[in-house]
Amino acid sequence: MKLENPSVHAATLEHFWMPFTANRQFKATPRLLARAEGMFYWTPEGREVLDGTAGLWCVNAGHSRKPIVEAVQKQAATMDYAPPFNMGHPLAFQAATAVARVAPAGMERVFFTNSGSESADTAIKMAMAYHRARGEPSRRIIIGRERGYHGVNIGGTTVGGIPGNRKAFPAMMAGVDHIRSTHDLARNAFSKGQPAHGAEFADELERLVAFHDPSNIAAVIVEPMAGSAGVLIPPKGYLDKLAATCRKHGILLIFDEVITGFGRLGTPFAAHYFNITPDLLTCAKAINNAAIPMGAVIAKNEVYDTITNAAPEGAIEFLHGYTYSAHPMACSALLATQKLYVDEQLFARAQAMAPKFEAALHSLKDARHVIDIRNLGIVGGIELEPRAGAVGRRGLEAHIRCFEAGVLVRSTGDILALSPPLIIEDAHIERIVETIRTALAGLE
Ligand code: PXG
Repeated sequence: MKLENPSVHAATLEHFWMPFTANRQFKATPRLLARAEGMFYWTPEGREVLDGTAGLWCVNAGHSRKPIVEAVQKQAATMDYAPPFNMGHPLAFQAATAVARVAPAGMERVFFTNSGSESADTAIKMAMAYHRARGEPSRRIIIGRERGYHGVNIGGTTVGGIPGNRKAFPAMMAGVDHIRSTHDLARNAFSKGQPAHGAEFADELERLVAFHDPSNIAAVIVEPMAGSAGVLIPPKGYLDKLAATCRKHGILLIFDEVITGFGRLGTPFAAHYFNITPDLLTCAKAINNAAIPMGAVIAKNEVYDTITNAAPEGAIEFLHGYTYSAHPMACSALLATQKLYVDEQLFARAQAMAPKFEAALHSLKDARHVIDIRNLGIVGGIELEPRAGAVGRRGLEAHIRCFEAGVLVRSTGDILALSPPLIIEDAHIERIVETIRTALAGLE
């Protein structure tokens, strides 16, 4: 396929090695998006596609929002870039202040990265640095969870728990263990909100802590609600148990809120929703509505103080950072985004829409191939029965059918994931659900 492009004549699809994509399948039948506004994308041919996924869980305020566009344009013309090491620029401090303002109480120190993957690896290093600063350098083991996703860098891949993502890259980081996933279709299928069964899955952490000894364990990292592995909602009481075990043994709790951060559950963070304050919290994506790559680790003040105060006067305390940490354009998008969240009360809006979203989603219970439906806030998961001998095919085909019918849904294996922008209206919910129903009805 040839792509029209005024500056590079005859551009083709073959040069771009696409991330997390079936490259050969895609290049044979490409699905391209060329324009976006509000709840919608448009293909290069001008066909409208309703965005049921907020891009990739990130465009929470809807697409190409004017205040964000204007802020980035203005910043690009004012100062394109400034070095963040031993130098500063005002927007970086304003951006950190804006994030600290919506963060859980006592978590007011913000380290900027450029992605969720970088945030995960940064948090892991912070946990190790914290224990070293406290005089317990033996605490190095990081415990993740099966079916967890913490991005694709070395730390995040190793503590992550998606077998396919780890298979070719086993044990890249030393000292990692995993607790089991909370997925339990037999007891919890078609739960609305948090499932009733499975708080006891957190007991496994006690077993691993005893096995490794607390003196060797730095942190536990989990998504409070697992997104990428197929929308796994934590059972009632489960996260409280995990947090209590961490606290009891002096282990840091890291919440990966790359997906749940900034309103997805109707609260600023999942930490607020579940009323649990972790020690470190990773985020990205909706931090600036995905307008420019950006992520952050939000640390408890005590973690920052411990690491900072352990270093000699005048020395760099945490030897870590990125060329693009607190990039001026990313910060400008952040400030405009956070203002938009407040001006339009988008987190409260998500909370108000959540019951309608839940009811509409669960109306698919009798749709063809559906074996489970899960939801929390403005997140939905629809699990399909895998086709015999072809796990994941039915999910991908459903995604393609929906796209052809004008709705973007995400498929991970045979699970369809929904995470629309928080500006969603009733008619959009209706259209997403009916498009999925029709797509599944016609699918083998
Ligand atoms: N942690 C979590 C919990 C994530 O969901 C990352 C870290 C990594 O973020 P970056 O910015 O490095 O991609 C993520 C990313 C999906 C999907 O379809 C989810 C993500 C990325 C791509 C696809 O569920 N989440």
